[in-house]
Amino acid sequence: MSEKKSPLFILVADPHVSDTNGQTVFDLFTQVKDAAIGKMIKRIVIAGDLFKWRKAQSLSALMWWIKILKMLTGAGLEVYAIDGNHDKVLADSEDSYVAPFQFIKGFVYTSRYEMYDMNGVAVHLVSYFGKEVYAEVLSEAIACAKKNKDFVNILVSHNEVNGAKMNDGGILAESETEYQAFKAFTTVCMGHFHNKSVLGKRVHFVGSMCPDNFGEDNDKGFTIVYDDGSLKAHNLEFKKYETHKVSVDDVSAEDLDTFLESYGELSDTHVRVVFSGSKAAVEAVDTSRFLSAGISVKLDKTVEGEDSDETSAYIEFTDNALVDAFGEFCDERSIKKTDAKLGKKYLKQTLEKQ
Ligand SMILES: [Mn+2]
Repeated sequence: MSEKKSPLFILVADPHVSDTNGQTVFDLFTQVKDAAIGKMIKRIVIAGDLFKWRKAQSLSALMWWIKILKMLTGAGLEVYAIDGNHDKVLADSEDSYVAPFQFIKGFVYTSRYEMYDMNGVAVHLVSYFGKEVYAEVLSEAIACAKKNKDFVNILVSHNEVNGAKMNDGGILAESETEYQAFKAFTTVCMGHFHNKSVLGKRVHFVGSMCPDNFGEDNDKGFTIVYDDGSLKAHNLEFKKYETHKVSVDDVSAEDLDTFLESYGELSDTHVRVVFSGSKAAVEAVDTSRFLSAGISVKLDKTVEGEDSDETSAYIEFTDNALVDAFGEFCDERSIKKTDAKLGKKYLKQTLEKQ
């Protein structure tokens, strides 16, 4: 290997194409294509979750992937992809929504495990599976990396790892996959969790291409992976999510007018305002003015002697938010655990059918 490091490929993760965001994801990949051409990088690797809905794909989601892959391969780029958990109906099966696209020239799809020699670097692609099968497939990659131990070994995969930071900011402690499993690799690049994080010196959750809700940060884009195993993150242009906290006991009506003037109808940002303060003051806020200006509203009411009670006048109902809200509803009404679980199951099935 030469002394100066060279870029091997551009890595992206979790594009989650649905029936509503095809154009947005296409625009993100157009930026990735321009970056690849500008930096003379020939390969793009997608670290799983190409799709959002596990139950079924809309015609529009399928057609957008044809447009995206044709746009990238038509520009002379090779595109590699693995499956994420959202690309499959059954976690342990190799059946995947991505499989039919493998017949597009220039698109290289790995349903299980493959090692690709990229400029003398061993790049191991391992798709998502449930715990036991994943451990089995990963052990094939580990055996191959151990045989190649004089070379740089890069693993690209999609799964959870103990100690990783989850989408809600919590630290995962229940995964079967331990950090130690990855010691055979120089660098590990993981999709799955949408905010970036690093575990030890080796395992990188590279983060998704753009945020999907107010719970995710805006530090998102693509990662250049170099032939020495080092990484460099770059941000993409997208509509950002911003949350503003307003303490209603301290602001005047004029302040709120000014806020509305500056944030209402912002086309490049999703804006949410959290009104906090005493119950009476928060309830007196005319939220309809904000909602009609396209601003999401959350109310954080403090009742003396009680913890703050955060309720939502309007929240973006993504599938996760709905399931969470249902969970809170069951807790509040002390609904039996088994009944709540059954309800959650039906709710999830209904959401996946959308
Ligand atoms: Mn995932």
